[in-house]
Amino acid sequence: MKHFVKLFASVTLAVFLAACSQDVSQEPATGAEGGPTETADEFVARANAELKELGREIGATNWVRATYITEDTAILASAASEKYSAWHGEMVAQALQYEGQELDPSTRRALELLKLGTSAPAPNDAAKRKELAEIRTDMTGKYGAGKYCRTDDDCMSGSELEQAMRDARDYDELLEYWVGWREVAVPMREQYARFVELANEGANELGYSDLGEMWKSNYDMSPAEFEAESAKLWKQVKPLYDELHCHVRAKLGDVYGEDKVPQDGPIPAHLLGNMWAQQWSALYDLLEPYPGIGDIDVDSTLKTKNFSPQEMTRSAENFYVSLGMPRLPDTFWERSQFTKPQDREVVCHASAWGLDGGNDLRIKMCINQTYDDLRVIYHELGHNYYQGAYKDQPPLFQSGAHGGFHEAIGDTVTLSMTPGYLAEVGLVNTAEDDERAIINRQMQMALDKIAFLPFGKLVDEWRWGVYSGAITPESYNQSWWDMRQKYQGITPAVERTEAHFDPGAKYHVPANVSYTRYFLAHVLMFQFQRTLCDIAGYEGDLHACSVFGSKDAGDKFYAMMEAGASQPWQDTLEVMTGTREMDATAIIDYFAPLMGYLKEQNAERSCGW
Ligand code: X8Z
Ligand code: ZN
Repeated sequence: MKHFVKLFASVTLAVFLAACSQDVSQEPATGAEGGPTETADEFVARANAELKELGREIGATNWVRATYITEDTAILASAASEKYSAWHGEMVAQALQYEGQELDPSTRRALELLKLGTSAPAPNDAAKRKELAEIRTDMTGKYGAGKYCRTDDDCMSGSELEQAMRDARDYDELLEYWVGWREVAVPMREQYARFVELANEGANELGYSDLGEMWKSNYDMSPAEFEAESAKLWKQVKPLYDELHCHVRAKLGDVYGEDKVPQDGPIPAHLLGNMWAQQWSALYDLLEPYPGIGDIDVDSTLKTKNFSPQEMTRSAENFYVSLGMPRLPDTFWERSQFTKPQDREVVCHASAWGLDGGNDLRIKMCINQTYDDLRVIYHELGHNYYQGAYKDQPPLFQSGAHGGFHEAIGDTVTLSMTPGYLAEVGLVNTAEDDERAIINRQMQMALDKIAFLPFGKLVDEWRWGVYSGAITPESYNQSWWDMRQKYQGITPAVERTEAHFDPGAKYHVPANVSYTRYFLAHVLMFQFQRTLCDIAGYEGDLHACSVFGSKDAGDKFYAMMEAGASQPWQDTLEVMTGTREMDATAIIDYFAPLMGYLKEQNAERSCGW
């Protein structure tokens, strides 16, 4: 659960799900005839009430654990996780009694969401439940407290290493950080294999063939349809990625030499300015198409004006307020963790929390004074505004229309951080919009949003394979790197073996947070932006649109958020955008100018790997 709330606070339902107390040991409520003593509606009402209570308790425990990693908080968090699992298993068993009944769609949906209300169901066995809870708590703790030490008193934390991967430009130095961080995951390898066994057993008991099938069932369509849907979207966007990859590889070849970056193969995974090669915006200075044209250097403004983490967060809040959304509550400012505490271990990976049924909103970050982190803050507040918007829904509906919607809110807002917006709020000095400035800005965006797409796709493809048994522990690392090469066109620069566990060096694997949500969000945010820009009365090119200050756009967006998970996401998407399908045409339109530039640059190159 802690996992749930932790990162998952982003998906508020998790908080609840991860949360309900009440009498978790009670027997199914059956009457004298063996039938249920409650109607389905009464049962759902009770589940919601219990979830609300349990949610408060588990949310509080998970917050303390994530912001204070010690042996003691591990005990508390594992106990809370076990408690939630027991409650969840019990409630799902009781819900089975309504399976054959005619129910209204909302009741049926609540029962379905109850069943899906955990990212790792526990087997119905107290010892195994405890074991699963402890493994989950321990893996996330290992990740949060993970360090790379050159000597006993020269250590770097995960977030320091991330920052160093952004800044360094020396091949060997980058490789040292890259290899160093991955040692953190080695002790998770066996635990992870056991975790998969236990969670699969839990998923089987709920009627799923494996945990991957359960995750894929969370999209109002069959697992097979969902796989086909993500494959379709990937096919649409792959040509964008291929052009970007080709150009970036050529530039890295200039910087590091073509012996280090061969121009006909995958790129060494440690050279992309990011620990996981998932977003490449740190490489912008190497790739700026028209050096010095257009001022998009937000990093330097943040430093010159010495923005505090709270001021950076205010700037994000002001955007949402400009759309007509409420200010964040005082408790947000009092209770959030904005910076990395010096005196203890915490989970630095950013998350947004909707505690106490969305009445107690917080972020947990270790904010640096960078444009990248500023965008992460806008992203996190998107979760918080979503959590606040659906707080009047019953707890079982307090989550995103699907996970991708939750991730897309704040990212949609970042698309409105145009040069015009940045100049208006004083984050850059001038807003230029000649052709060359546009291409520069598009490059900056593409290094973030386009570079991410294959990574967003493959993390769960790997896990789906692991959960289904198609990938066994004997080939965890090999299959991971096969997928990294196939989708991203990257490769490790040093030998990796089955003694390593490189997937575990990415937060969402030990924390068991599903990842397809981010891939979907990277498509959806452009769809949302197209709609919001239409509503705001904007008529120009999509990439130049900012809806900053548009109450009309904000109303539409907020109405979508208020619906939470109360109806199938297709209905929610239709109300918002007029279509029932996720579709990548908006992202393709958005990047049309850059694609022209990249095709020209790549004309004489031989692309692919
Ligand atoms: O995990 C996150 C957010 C919290 S929901 C910071 N993201 C993914 C990642 O960092 O891997 C946002 C983009 C992808
Ligand atoms: Zn998020």
